Amino acid sequence: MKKLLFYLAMLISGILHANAENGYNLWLRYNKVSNKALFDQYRLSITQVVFPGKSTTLTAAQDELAAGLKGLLLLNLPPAATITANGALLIGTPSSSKLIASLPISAALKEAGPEGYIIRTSMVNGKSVRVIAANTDVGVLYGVFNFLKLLQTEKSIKTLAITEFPHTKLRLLNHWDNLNGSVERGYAGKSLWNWAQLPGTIDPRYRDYARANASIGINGTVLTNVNANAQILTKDYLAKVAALANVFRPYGIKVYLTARFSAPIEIGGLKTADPLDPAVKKWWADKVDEIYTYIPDFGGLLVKANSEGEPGPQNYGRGHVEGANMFADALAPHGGFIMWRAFVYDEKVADDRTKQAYTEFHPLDGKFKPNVIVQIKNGPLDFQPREPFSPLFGAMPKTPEMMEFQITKEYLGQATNLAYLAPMWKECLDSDTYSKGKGSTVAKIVEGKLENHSISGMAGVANIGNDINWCGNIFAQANWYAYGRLAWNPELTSAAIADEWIRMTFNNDKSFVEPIKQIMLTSREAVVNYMTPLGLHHQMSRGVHYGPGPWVTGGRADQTSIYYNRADSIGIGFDRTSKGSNAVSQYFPPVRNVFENVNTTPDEYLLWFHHLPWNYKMKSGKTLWIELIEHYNMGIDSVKNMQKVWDSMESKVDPERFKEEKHALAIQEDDAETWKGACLLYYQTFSRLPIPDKYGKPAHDLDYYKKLRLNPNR
Ligand code: GCW
Repeated sequence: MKKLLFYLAMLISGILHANAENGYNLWLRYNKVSNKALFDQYRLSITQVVFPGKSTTLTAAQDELAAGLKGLLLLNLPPAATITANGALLIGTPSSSKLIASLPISAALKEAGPEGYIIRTSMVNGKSVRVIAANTDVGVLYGVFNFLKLLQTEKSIKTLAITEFPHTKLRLLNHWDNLNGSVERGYAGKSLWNWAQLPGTIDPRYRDYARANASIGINGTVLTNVNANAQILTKDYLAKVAALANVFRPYGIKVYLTARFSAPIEIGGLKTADPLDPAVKKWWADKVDEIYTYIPDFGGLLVKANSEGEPGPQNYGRGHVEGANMFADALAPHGGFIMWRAFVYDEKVADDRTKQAYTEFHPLDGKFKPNVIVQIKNGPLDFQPREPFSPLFGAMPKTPEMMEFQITKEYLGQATNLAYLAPMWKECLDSDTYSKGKGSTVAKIVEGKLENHSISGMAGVANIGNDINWCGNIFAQANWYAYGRLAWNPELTSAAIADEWIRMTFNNDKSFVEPIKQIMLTSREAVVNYMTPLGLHHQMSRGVHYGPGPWVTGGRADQTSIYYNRADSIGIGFDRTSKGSNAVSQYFPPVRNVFENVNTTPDEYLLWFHHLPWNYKMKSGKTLWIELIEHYNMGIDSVKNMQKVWDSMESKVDPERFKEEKHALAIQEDDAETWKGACLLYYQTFSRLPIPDKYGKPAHDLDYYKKLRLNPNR
């Protein structure tokens, strides 16, 4: 008996363990629909699955549907040959299904385009049927994921009239993964790519990675760091890359690599990497041909050149055009793309680093080959909690311009601090560049709509590693999700994306969804407030970029904090007006005039564009100094509010994820207090103004904060 009880206990703990919410399943948990009435209704509405087709992509979609229906509705429906009952699901393309080909949906399919899909309720053979149809197999896969999402988020499926298509062509993740398994700016463990075991051992996780990406429409992945290692282009590695490409292919995901500019020297034995040297050109053309023998649908190459010490054409007295076009020629016969990054900064420290991308690239418009895409970070500096949009957007009308967002929160509290990034990305995408008059938004430029480019895209620097929960923190998963959704459709709202994600990742309980959505939507502003309010930027500690370091000086000037805050006895902020660095001139009017004039510059960007006296009178009537203090406090208060809301959700979340986030929020509160103390006390050495008692004194003195090294993993 005792033994029996023992085994029973083992069994129960095993089951509990198997169901432990460790975050591995992301937003694809497919837990049973908890609303009883809806569960019954869904089951009555789905009685048959008619889903012919044998391609690897259709098989992936069939498997996903089966897993989803089994989890969500406890349904195990054997594949049906044809529709015999009301409630059939009819799925496929006109070429995979005769029934679909016979439906009057060609106009709708035309609208859906090559990767889109439609979901309809209609009558087929006298039965009421739900149709998921697309022009291509991958469109079907996307449609299946969306159909499952309707169930996951407990939407009505009674009458469906959905047409969906991606607004950008290349929707890519950029992994900054090194071949030794480390991840640059990665906060979620080691690289997913196990180069030592590939190509022989295929971690099942690669497939789950592909599923997660396909579920949000991501269709490509750059496997390697932009600080590139030429070894990835050698035969041994190409075989490994091909093995990954084989896993990803059914999910519509193409593989891309980063190219180290000096590879012809390092692995090719050439004396130079001069892009105009015929031997170099031939070397790259041959190399690209070779890549395509391993990976016939290889997407292309991404290059970081002449930036932060990476080699590039300028080492040979050539420019970005010569460099990029050399790759373009090699890739063009295969239909591949070359993504050339505009994140450049010179060997020599410029008067204003934020001007550099524009200064170097704007004159090059019209000189790139058609398969070159210039990849531009959202802001002119470097993934700060808040930056104005990069003035390069819209400034190269003849060149496809691709967005680069950073999902991994290098400067926003990394994997510890809760910061939902959709509002930050939307702020950029919705910005009006006025490049072709009013309405020339960044979104329209990256969608290729403004200039009718046939190629368009977005890249997101991934926050994914081999941690069991992929991203180091549950809420960091929301940023992977939101990135994919916005790359698919930049017009979606941050709230709508958060709503979907919360329901799929946690539950559909309104009393959970709404408050959690609220804290997510305010979380990025909280980070801005306690790190770099009112347009301050780059005040993070040196190198790690975690925790405050407003005093950082020495070394390369434009990597220090004092270069950016310019705090002195008069005031604080970087003068980028015509009287200062004149970075404002890089924007089209009227944007440039708005930023030139301190009275029209939005408070959010005030100290980005202006150096202002400590006693400067703000729109609120208060002084700049007092508003600074208030912003740090607002940031701290927001974090305390997040804690309060989260604590009140204990009964609605599983204990694993509840505890994990509670711990993270406690660290975040501590971080926020530290930011306030460190920054205000440091700036106070210049302002010589008091922090009035009512605002709360920092807990320690400046010396303490200067010595402190915040550890994100505490
Ligand atoms: O944000 C900075 C990072 C570097 C990164 C660089 C870049 C890959 O601190 O780690 O290098 O940007 O985007 O190239």
